[in-house]
Amino acid sequence: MRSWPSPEIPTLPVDGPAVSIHDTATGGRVTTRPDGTARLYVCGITPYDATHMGHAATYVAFDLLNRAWRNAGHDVTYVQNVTDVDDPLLERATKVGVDWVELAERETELYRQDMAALRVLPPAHYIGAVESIPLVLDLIGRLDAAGAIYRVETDLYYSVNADPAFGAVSGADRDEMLRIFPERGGDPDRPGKRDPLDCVVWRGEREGEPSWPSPFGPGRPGWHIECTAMAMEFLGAAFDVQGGGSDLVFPHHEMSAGHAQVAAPGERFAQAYAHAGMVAYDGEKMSKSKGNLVFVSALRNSEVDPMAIRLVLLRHHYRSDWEWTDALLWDAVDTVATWRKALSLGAGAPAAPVLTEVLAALADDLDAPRAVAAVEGWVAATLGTDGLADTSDPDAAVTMLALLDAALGLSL
Ligand code: 5CA
Ligand code: ZN
Repeated sequence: MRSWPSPEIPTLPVDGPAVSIHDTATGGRVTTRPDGTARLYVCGITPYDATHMGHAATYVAFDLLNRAWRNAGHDVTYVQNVTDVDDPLLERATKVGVDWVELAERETELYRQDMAALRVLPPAHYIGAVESIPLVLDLIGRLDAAGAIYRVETDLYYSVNADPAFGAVSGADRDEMLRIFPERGGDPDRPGKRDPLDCVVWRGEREGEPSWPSPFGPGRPGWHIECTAMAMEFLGAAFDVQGGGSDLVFPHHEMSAGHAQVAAPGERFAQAYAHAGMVAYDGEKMSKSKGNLVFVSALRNSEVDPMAIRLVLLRHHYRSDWEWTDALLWDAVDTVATWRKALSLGAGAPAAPVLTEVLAALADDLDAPRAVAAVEGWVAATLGTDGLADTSDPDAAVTMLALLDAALGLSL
């Protein structure tokens, strides 16, 4: 699938430190040590509605990781999927009377434009579930050979007990798993299943649903296996980071890791599992199913500067849950104007220490609020809002503009 155009990224005069990130599986910090090229998989959208601030926050979080690695001197291979065939997409298409392919294409295109506007670096491989069907079928074949697949009517299920490490990604106990599973696409009560937590990997053809031929009969891919198949194909074993929002920890990332570990025993799926917090609006998690949404495209259409949207996101640590408000946006609009004023002066407070601090903050579990605070300090010193204006660094603005762009994705 077509990705979106990459913005130019300035090269910084110094390399940033090694990047450490919180790993959900261990509950601790992992200092990533990419083997030259860092390998990142981030779960993409299910394109049945426009990109909301929750999505944007998650993709900006992993964009910071991508940038931190690049600024530490690594190349990055970034892979992202599009769940362009799945129950919620088909249901929405039926409800609004649009062809599901058309709906998916339209919303995916809007997402590309939103990501480009927010200066999120594009994945090198942007792949739809539909185009990955051959990879999915190949992986099901490998899981079947390992004894991990069984049939219930025309559907194929993956047996969670095939993976001795099942549960290691989420750390969830069985009660918790049983509680969450049905809320996130699972069908614990289906008669004929060996374990209520087993998940569908191939859904047999249904009347009125799209399907593709396969050695297991016509059908379509299950959700979790789509991401496993793509990550294994485009990144290989033990890639550096698997990312997504915290609503994907269980069952999605647990199942993906399980599939991979059963298909290729002895090899971990990812070295770290990183999760962004949930963005709420009107007191509840922003979600397409609840409809309490603030869309990136709607704000863009009302001439809101995408850099102000991005700044709102950067002001929250990616792991925290927080609530979007209009006041946050208007404050960020003012802040961007103040920053632009300071940057327009050319000379300013010394930029070198800010460069060091911002790169250190981002390498320290993507601490964007700390990075933003360092920039605020520079702006205040440059404009003299906290005393005398400091113009001792004649090239401050040049350095700061490059830093804001390369590290934080803010082009001002
Ligand atoms: N297609 C699957 C992943 S393979 C999916 O979850 N799609 S999605 O469109 O529902 O979500 C896309 C990404 O946005 C996921 O990483 C999800 O965790 C994240 N996300 C969804 N809602 C929120 C929210 N309110 N706050 C933060 N991130 C969110
Ligand atoms: Zn996924």
